[in-house]
Amino acid sequence: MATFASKMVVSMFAVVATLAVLAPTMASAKQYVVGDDKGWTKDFDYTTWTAGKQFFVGDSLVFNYPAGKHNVFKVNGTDFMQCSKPLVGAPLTTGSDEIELKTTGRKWYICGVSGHCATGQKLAITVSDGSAAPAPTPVSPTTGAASGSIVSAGFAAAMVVVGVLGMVLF
Ligand SMILES: [Cu+2]
Repeated sequence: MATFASKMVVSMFAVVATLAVLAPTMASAKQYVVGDDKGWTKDFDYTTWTAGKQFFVGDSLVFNYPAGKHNVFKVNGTDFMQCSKPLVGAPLTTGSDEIELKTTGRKWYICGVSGHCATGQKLAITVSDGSAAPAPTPVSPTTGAASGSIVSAGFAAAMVVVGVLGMVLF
């Protein structure tokens, strides 16, 4: 009985502590369908589409369009402004192109089909570090202090479990 009880306590502690430590790091990567239902198309205001959205490393963009009708070039800021295709590099052309955002910073995409970019088929986003995700900011924002308090919370929760189990089993 005692052995069973202590095994229960140990496994409960492990579960609670693991959840307490992992939960804050499980920021979910989002998949953004560019243009939502409209997809990747001419005559669309992608500046408005990006308004209010925050892109983080690990998120991804999906460009949906009828294959052959459009394409996706990743370009630099100058090419974006001028709607010019890059001199090197091939566009994405599958009609359902997923791009994972792997680095921080400004990213620019245009359609390379003649005239399309000028009608608005161009997307500029800013990708932020995942750790800059909007979350309750601790008073002292050092990682050590934050994880310390998380571990303490996990430990406190585990002690409650131990206490309850103790009352039930003994
Ligand atoms: Cu196009």
